Amino acid sequence: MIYWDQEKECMPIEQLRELQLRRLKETVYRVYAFVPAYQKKMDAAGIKPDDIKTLDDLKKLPFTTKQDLRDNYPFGLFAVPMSEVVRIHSSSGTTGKPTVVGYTKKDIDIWAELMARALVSAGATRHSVIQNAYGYGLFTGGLGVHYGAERIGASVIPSSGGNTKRQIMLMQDFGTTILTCTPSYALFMYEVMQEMGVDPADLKLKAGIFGAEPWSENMRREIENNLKIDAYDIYGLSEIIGPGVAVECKYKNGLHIAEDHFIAEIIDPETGEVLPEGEQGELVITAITKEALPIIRYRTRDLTTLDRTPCPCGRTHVRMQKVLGRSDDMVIIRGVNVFPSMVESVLLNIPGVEPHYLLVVDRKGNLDELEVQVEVSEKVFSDEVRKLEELGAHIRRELESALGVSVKVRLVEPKSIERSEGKAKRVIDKRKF
Ligand code: DLL
Repeated sequence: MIYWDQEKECMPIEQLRELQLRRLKETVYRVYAFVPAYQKKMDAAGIKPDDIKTLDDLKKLPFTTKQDLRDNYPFGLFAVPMSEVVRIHSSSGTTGKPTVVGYTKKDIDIWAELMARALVSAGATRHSVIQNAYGYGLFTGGLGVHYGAERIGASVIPSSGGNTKRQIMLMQDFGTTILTCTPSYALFMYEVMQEMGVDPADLKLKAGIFGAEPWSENMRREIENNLKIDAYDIYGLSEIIGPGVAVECKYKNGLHIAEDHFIAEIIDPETGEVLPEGEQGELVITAITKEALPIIRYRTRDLTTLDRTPCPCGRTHVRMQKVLGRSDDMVIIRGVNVFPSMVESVLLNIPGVEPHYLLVVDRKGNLDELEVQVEVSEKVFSDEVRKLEELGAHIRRELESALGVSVKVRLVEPKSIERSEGKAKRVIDKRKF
């Protein structure tokens, strides 16, 4: 099975554009009629639903941000009465109130379809045994993947995050063929396998569908080599629907965005201008089929590029490049933008370095300092001090040339950086603003 829904996934572009326009118009009418906050914003911008005549008119509409969701906490942006809402999820922000999202029966149905597409795109079939180690609960990862896996008729193991030894036992005993979790958790599982003396080659595992946090191409290689699997990237966010907004196909050359349900734009994060195709900027998504929480021009804060060149898989939906990072995770060191994924790419090219790292930012006097803590392998760690010093200096030079800022490198003991069973924490910013 190559596609879950070939008609939609390979829809000719003209037809896709017509469908998007029709759905966009309906959505704009609906939010204007049923969500006072949207009506207010559109009135302030002098836009009426009738002004949306072409897809290009989308850019006339105001953006929606996380702050809008917070200002309307908890249910103020819902476009249906609560009696229609069958599920509520929420994503915990680092500050303030969490973001709350709601789903009608139809929303859940569409989400399951999108997740079914995503799993099939990564090679899943009804014969797959899918171990779903994304957290179940308010986080959308667990239930989102779960419904999609059931939709295609695969056997789901709802293992949720945590209890890593048990995860590995389940893999062995139940013959897991596909693992779904964050990429950082997949790496941690590999470490625990090593401790338990389990050889991944003896497992039935064939593929992993990893997302919910940025991960570099080098990290993909690391995971694929360690676990002896194909690793696919899956993207999504609660505000839009959850996982399943975009996913890689077997060519792993960008993630196809489900364009029959979402319209993607790339904007300049500073000015808000829509950027020409192919330029890197902030991804903005409009959800055009959601009932409970339709969302217009949501600023994701995720930086990426869109690619409309044809994909050999036959899907016509636009591809987004792997996300470089969230603008919130970006640290500005003396004016230079640094993303954890850039550091990760450099580190994983250096032998003896483990894929576990942390960026610690501090301010000494008036000067920002970036310290990169890097774990080294057991073997390297027991080397003579001189060799360790040489390695540290080498890492520093590589990082400085890639990032363009001076960096302090601290080599730390194997297994000393905290492991994650969900989204990994890569940055500690000690500066006071
Ligand atoms: O992380 C939904 C999800 C669950 C996606 C499982 C994939 C798999 P939130 O908790 O709302 O939702 O966080 C959304 O996570 O804006 C990105 O910054 C980041 N993110 C999600 N997927 C990727 C990815 C889920 N594949 C935020 N690559 C998004 C990079 C990702 N970042």
